[in-house]
Amino acid sequence: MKVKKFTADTVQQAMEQVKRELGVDAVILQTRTTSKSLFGLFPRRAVEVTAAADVVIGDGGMGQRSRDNSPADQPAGGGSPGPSSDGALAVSRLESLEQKIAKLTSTVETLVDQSFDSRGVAPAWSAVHRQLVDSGVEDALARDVIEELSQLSLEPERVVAEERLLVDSIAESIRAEGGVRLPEDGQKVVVLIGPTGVGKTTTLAKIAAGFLQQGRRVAFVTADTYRLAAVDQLQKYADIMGLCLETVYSPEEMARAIGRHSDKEMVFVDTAGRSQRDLGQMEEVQAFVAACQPAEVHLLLSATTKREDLEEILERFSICAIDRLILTKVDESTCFGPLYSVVRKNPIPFSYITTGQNVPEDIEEATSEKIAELICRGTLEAVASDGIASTSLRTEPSTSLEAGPSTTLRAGVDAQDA
Ligand SMILES: Nc1nc2c(ncn2[C@@H]2O[C@H](COP(=O)(O)OP(=O)(O)OP(=O)(O)O)[C@@H](O)[C@H]2O)c(=O)[nH]1
Ligand SMILES: [Mg+2]
Repeated sequence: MKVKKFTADTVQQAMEQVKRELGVDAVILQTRTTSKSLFGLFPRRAVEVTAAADVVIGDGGMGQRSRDNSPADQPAGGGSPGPSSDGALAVSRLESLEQKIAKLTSTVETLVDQSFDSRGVAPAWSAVHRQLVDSGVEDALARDVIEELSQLSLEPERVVAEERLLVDSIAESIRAEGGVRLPEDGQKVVVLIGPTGVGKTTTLAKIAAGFLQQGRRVAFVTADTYRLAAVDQLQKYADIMGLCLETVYSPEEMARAIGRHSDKEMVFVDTAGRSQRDLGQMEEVQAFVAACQPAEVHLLLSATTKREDLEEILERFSICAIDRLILTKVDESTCFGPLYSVVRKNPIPFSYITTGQNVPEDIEEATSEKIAELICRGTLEAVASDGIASTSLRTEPSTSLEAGPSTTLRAGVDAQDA
């Protein structure tokens, strides 16, 4: 490569010089106006064109691809440094430029990748961000969590090494108030609501079993008369546990049915699974719930439900003034991030999580740490199980269940076959 400057009065004249000396393939690197003067006197405007042309290797250092090679290429006085050293210098500069451009390109590509991967998350936090996003936490929420961690002056490396820090931070924003408690005096009515098949009847039986094992006076009421087998399902649990089951067909009957059990400490009300998308059905559920005058309304959410649906379920069932959330089917999922998005926006406390079909074992009182653990790790394995039903069943003397054919039932399967 040969690089040379040409000065002339006009661009056209300068270009002619370029063509003459470097050939038609010459490349113009720069054009600028300058001033020409004789011994520093009478300066006048001139044009300076810097052009380059390829050197043909092996032509003795003289050649460039230009057809009109000219002696003007030679520096005044001849000898060294000649055009070949000019060319070598230019080539080495170009090579160095190429290397710099390649390096810059790769840096820009990395930055672009990071910004797409983590959308502005500082690279040091990207491992934590990815963990959250992989668990199904929304990108914006994952960034909020990171922001909160940084505000606690926690180093990202420490958070990666000690996952407990992330769990604790998430637990801060999750509410859990444990399970149903006995009333201090009188009667407590607890109603379970939720979409179809989420585990209402099974969970009701699990919770009631815990109270029975403590020798408490319990009754069941069901308002689920829509599904043929629904009453049978709860009736079988009631039979095994030696409990009374009241079936009500309208909200008007509800108060009377509950009134018939004023001697019971706990009345558990099962409702029909209804679609949150049907406003008429939501109003119906609301009418039944209102007629119970319940102390607590627990909404059941399945861990297998996607975020948009969870949001909609929570919003639509809120027509009933929800006191607690029960997270069901935890055993069927490993991705709890969507739940986090929902409960951050609706901080209703959790009461239980259910972990399988076995009645009464597969239920635990919820804690913020357990829910946070699920969100971060996708599993409860690391958490010591302190399931209320299983604990109370194993430690308290069994009452009605001892007389039943089996202390463990699989909801909807064994119960219906019992
Ligand atoms: N894997 C798993 N299955 C569960 C759990 N809880 C309930 N189930 C199962 O889910 C199915 C539906 O349970 P139900 O208790 O009948 O649900 P529901 O909400 O009362 O249903 P509808 O009354 O029809 O709305 C049954 O097969 C249960 O055994 C759980 O925690 N884990
Ligand atoms: Mg049911």
